[in-house]
Amino acid sequence: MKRFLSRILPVAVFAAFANGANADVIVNYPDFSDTSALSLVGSAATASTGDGQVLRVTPAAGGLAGAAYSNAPITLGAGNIFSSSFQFRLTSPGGWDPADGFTFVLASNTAGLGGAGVGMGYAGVGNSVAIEFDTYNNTGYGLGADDGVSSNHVSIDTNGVLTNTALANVYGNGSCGFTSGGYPNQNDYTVAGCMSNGNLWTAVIGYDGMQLSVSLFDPGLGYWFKAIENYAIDVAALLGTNQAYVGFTASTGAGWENHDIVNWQFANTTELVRDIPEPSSLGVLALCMLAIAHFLVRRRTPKPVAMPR
Ligand SMILES: [Ca+2]
Ligand SMILES: [Ca+2]
Repeated sequence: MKRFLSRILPVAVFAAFANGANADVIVNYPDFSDTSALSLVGSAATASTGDGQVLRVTPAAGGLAGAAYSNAPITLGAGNIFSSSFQFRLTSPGGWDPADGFTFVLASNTAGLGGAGVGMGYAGVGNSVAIEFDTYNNTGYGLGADDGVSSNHVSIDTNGVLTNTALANVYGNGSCGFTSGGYPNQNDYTVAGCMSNGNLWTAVIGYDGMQLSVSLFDPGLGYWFKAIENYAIDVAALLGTNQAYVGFTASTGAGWENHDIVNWQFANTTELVRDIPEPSSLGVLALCMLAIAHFLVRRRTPKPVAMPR
């Protein structure tokens, strides 16, 4: 059975995550061994990890901000549509708590390095739209951010302001950190569903020209979480153009972690938005795989040989 699963699992994972790079995929980084088409700003750099050469938007050290944008503006598709898919892994948290998180950003210029700490390298970047993956709760800090008393959320920010629009606690868990850290009663950050848990997460973003959707996958849980579904937003109007420098920002403050983007695709169509399976259909798939595995094990188990008396 082990051999069977080792054969079929990569196929299943490939079908679930990989996308053939065709003409619509205009940004394609299987890894970040060549970043010559990116502008790396502030603390952003590449790093060699177990995942290969990754984009480390900030390293795990305090008080930093970094950003990586496409060198050239990307023209959004007909009707301003786009989609993007990437994997991230947040590691080596330290200091006050795992912090501060990162954003996926579309901006009208490429020099946009925003503030450190609460700002996630995005605060202050004008004419822009960002999806934030926020791992630290700044509610009540008086820094212009209302994080919804959550240290594990996804939301939309616009024009460099941390509006936390359409905020969703990831997998319903808005409390992740060091159990003895800044918020002593938080859930431990290593549990499944906490973005800082060190797992290789997948994020998929889709925009049909009118509505934005974001889904996340933590392999520690094994099913998709729809963080934002069909949120009405006019991306081109916010940018002031249908061309955008696209990329990532991140920051650290009194707490830190490595903010690593492991791979990344961006398309000027919605093709990277796959039909995210519902938990129920995932359950059916799992049952089918178990049934097949059970059948193969039975087939391969030798029948007992009758011993001569
Ligand atoms: Ca925050
Ligand atoms: Ca936030």
